[in-house]
Amino acid sequence: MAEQLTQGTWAAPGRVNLMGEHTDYNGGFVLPFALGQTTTVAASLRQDRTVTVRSTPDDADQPSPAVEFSLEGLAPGGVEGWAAYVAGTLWALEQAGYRVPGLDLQVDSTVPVGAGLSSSAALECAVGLAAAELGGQSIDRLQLAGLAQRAENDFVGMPCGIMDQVASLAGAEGHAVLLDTRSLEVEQVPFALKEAGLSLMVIDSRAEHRLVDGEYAARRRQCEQGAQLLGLQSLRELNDAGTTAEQLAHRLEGFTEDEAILRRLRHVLTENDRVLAARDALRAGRPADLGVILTSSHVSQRDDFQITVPETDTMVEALLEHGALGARQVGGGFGGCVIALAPSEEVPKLLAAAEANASDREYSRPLALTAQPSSGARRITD
Ligand code: GAF
Repeated sequence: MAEQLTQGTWAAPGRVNLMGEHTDYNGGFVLPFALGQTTTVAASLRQDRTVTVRSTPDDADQPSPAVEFSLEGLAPGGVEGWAAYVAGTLWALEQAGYRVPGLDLQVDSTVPVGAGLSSSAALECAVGLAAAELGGQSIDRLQLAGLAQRAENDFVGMPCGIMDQVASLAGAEGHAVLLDTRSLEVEQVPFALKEAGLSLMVIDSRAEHRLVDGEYAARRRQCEQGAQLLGLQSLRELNDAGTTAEQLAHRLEGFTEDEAILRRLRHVLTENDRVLAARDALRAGRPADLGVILTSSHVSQRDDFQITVPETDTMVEALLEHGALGARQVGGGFGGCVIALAPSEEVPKLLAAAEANASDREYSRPLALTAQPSSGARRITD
């Protein structure tokens, strides 16, 4: 008989979203890839129903205090701060019928926090895998993604979609993950730029997120309101019906004069089309075609979904002016990273342009990150 696992270390990556913002909670398409940067969780079994969580401090002389909670009677509101992502994942597993054991958890991460690269999903996915495996249970990755999303929605109170969790669990080296968030079908799309002499730059604007959670939830409500006005289960049905932006405006006219609703819906409609166009460009071996798609996504986020900030808008403009093939803000919005597609030899010049733009406007100095499409969450050591 196999010996029961009592400890181990699990790693789950952050993600960069190549295309498809705010489409995941509208039944739409997304095309993220998993990063090489991961959150690791060293976990060991306890004999009781207590969980302790420690995070490795940046400064070894100032260790952060451990968070401790009981699995008995665990409920939303019971644990707050960053440990709520851990407690929420364990809670969601138990709600789904998994028996979660008492655990000692040590968390470490190389995923930048607050940069729109899904550090929270990485934490949830690493904890979820560790808890399931140490509890002696196997868990389907898409089911775990759904439970991690539930942890955020119902325990933490962030009404996110399922993209980040699927990217972290289903990522594969050298590939982007096309996810249909309605059917949860996944297609691994080869994402190779080097052969084409291209690079995908990922630059953290380091713009302070402003009102992020409230604004995210407000956008989601507007999308749901728009779907309801049109009698749709989800906005994805607009794409299924081949609706054009003009037809959408015409259809909405009878229901609302709220210009914001039209803008939100138009973003989701056109963004879903951009995801499929990006997938087609990669499938056809024409990665340079991604450039214009990236830029039109940024324009749509700026003008229709209205989730960009001056730091990312001006960075995109500076990158395009200096020879990027395309660029856009990524993630939930209101700051975070910009991605840009560029001929590899132009990268140093473009980075200098992004830095000069920030310095001229007295913004924080942007930070370039390495982003390699990497494998999804996994156990890394005993
Ligand atoms: C955040 C959310 F967590 C995702 O679900 C997604 O909606 C994204 O913002 C925007 O595309 O990362």
